[in-house]
Amino acid sequence: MTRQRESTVLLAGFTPFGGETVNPSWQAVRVLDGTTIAGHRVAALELPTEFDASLPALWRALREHEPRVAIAVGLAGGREGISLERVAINLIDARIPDNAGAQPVDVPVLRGGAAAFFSTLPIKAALLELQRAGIPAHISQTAGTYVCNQVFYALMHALRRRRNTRAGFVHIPWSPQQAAAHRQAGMPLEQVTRALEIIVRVALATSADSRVAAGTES
Ligand code: PCA
Repeated sequence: MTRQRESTVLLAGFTPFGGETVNPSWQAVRVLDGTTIAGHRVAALELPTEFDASLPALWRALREHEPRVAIAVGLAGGREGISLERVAINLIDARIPDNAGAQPVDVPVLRGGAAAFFSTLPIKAALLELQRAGIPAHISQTAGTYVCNQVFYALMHALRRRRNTRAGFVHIPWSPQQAAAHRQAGMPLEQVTRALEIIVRVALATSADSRVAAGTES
């Protein structure tokens, strides 16, 4: 007898980078690994913060899970809330070397690819739900030009013809401990996890995004 494949939500986080010992993006998605959100099983994936190694790992996971929703989550130290990223650009301009020592400057993510892709997550609807839950959040117009933007771009490129898969990227602030060390904003792990769960629920339940003004914050 063949068992119908459960529909999966893929959540990717990253390994620590830039001299930090933890990456709260992986800590948050790991908590949700194996849980069920609105009838969908969550599979968590830890991606290396490396330009070269991150993409094959992402592509393998997409092939393995064929997810309904795929969200990559990364740390953006200094940001004050959950950043719902709107756009991935076909550009790498690394400020610091990655974990393998590579520091590409002004090169495309994929040669010949479109200049940019938009998130296919209902980011405005998610923003409203996060605000309703009292979680600081905003729409961000740039995911940077480092490994996160590369993974976001490659994710959207890989899924560009999959109309039934919603995908995007979410940046999160420092953990409270990191925030104290950097004297910048942080967010408790439980709040990040709750935010991700809300974003996934909204993505699974929303067919057309809400239209609310998001302001100009980047
Ligand atoms: N943040 C980095 C890469 C890995 C991560 O968590 C970024 O924003 O590019």
